[in-house]
Amino acid sequence: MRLLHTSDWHLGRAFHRVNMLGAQAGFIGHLVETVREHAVDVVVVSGDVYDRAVPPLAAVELFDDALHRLAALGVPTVMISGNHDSARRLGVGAGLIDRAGIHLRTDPAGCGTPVVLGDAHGDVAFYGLPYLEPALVKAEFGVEKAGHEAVLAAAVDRVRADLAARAPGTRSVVLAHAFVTGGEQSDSERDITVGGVAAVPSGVFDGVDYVALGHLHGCQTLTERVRYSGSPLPYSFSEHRHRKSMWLVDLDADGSVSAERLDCPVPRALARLRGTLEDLLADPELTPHEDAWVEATLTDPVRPDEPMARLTERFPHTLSLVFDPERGPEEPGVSYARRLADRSDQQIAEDFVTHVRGAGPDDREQDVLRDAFDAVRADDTAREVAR
Ligand SMILES: [Mn+2]
Repeated sequence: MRLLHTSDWHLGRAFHRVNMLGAQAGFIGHLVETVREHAVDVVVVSGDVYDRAVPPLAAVELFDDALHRLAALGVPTVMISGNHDSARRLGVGAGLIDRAGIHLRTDPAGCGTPVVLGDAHGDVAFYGLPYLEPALVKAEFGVEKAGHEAVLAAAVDRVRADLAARAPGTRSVVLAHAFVTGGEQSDSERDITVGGVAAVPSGVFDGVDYVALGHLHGCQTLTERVRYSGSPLPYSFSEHRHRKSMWLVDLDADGSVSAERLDCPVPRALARLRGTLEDLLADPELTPHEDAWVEATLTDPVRPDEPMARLTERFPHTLSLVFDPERGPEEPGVSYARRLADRSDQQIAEDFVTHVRGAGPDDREQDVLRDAFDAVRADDTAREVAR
């Protein structure tokens, strides 16, 4: 049986100020094309379909379009909710769309009830484990201490119990949305830490033939049988080295697994550039990045004038500007209170300007600060008098 494993679509999410709906629609088209081209038997989507509990209308419409196109292919799809989805909202109508071959699993109580799909070699049981928020599901699973490992282990126990009651040779696939130990994080996953522990060892899935994970946004292999597909699109600059992909997984008659990584279309490259503004504007080696979405870290000791306007002349898709001035080492070990002692408000404000910009205020700016402090003091005095 041939599976296509994807996750973390985050429909409706923007990348900085760029609306990603067009790129997301492009991915859905690519997904449908891939299913056809590679003769996929089952599509698995491991959570975070949407970016938030109440997604924008355009994202809901895109999801609806995706469901119609997947159903029209006649290829079954198994899907779970992730930590960004509202399980209850996403799950509305799940019983009905089941009949169209879209098997949406959002209810923790259904963890031990698989979608059973067959091929020439027999049955494959697909267990959709929606994202399990420990505090909300600990009663369902009868665990005393609410932690990710405890609830996920209890859910997979139900999977193994159900599997044990099926015909020998029944193969198994689990969809889960979790942070599994050994996975590498990026900046665009929402933290799910509970009591200081977010990660679950991959051993909780022992006995399952293939585990299609969602949550982490980089495509990665934890073991031959336990993989993350990652998101199809980047949602933070920390993903600038990711090659976004899906897994094409062949599940053989004996449950052995072989997986091929299929790359997703790249709407626009990402680049993280660092240097002084003049360097970034002049360096010929940066020419390949001129069309990229750029995050620029400026190291100028003095913050330059209108850096964004000047950067976008060369890099029109600059989305993020960070200042990290290179300066000499600052006085170590002096407390904040000590640094402020014996200084006037005016001096402290001027020091602040120097600190954030690299150069102190000029005469005109000093006047602005002085006027501001005078105005505040006049106000305070007026209030004292009125009391
Ligand atoms: Mn996600």
